[in-house]
Amino acid sequence: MSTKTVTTPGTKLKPKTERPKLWKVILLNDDYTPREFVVQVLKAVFRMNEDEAHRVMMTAHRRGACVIAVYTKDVADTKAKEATELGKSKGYPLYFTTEPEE
Ligand code: TYC
Repeated sequence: MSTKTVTTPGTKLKPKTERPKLWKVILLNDDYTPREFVVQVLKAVFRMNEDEAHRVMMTAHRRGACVIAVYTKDVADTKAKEATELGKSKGYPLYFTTEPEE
């Protein structure tokens, strides 16, 4: 009796360790949104506590932008949109964007 290794034609051999690319959600500074409102949005949408939210808000305020967290693309896009909409609903130009991790 003989044994043969059967491979399915066209099956790609992918390394099992490959992970889906993660996306950063980035908070951008502006001159109009009240600091306390930015903190509220960070707490509500990104599940931060008061301290974390305040630190992130002040980093964006001082440096122009701050990376908040990384998620899969779907989650990053949804959270960025949701947070931006919260600002919009109050008439603020608060803006969250996403970009792929290296
Ligand atoms: N710069 C705003 C102010 O002085 C506060 C602010 C901080 C707005 C961070 C957006 O991402 C931001 N009222």
